[in-house]
Amino acid sequence: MKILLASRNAGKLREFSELLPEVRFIPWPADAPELPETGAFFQDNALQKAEGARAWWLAHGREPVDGVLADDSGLCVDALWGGPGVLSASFAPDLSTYRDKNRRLLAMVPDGADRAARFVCVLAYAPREGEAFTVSGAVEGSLAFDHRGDGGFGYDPVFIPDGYDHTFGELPPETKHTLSHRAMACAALRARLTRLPR
Ligand code: ITT
Repeated sequence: MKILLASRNAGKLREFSELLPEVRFIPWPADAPELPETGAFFQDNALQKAEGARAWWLAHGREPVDGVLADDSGLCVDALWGGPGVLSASFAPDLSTYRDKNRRLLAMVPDGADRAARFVCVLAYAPREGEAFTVSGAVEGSLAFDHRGDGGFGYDPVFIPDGYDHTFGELPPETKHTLSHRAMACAALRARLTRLPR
């Protein structure tokens, strides 16, 4: 299967290629437009990106694809009323590295507060023709006290999944792929894709 990935996030592209090795992913081209994500919910944004990318690809795409996949995801921290959540990508825009963004995020959580957090991922798949659908996944965990480990991307170094003592930044990708929000969503996507008419 050939799927256009409507994302500029290199960490996501790497993870999708590892989680769905049977799919050939075409990355969103560098000269393609920025995909708007103006919704209030992960699901709205995932659908907006998948449908926007499909429309652009139909007019400008260089090769046919079976469908278009978009991912809207983020880290939801209970002590921050679920933030940064759907705004995870735009959190702390004045800071350029995730080491600094993570440090600011940790500093926003008051001492003694509940550190429960979860990663959420909503995937929208728009087939070449027909209606798009979404699937989702989540992983429960807690916020670390420091930025730990350099693996993964984004907020991985400050998130400890339940049942582990290490952050996603410290755990090997193979472990992240057995329990992550994106892994759960990919399993649901694979099940849906196998039921689609060819
Ligand atoms: P695209 O919209 O181009 O896909 P993006 O980075 O803007 O890329 P989102 O709007 O979905 O993607 O923002 C999600 C942010 O949440 C992302 O930039 C990371 O900071 C964070 N995030 C999502 N999944 C993550 C993961 O598995 N590990 C660490 N951080 C993650």
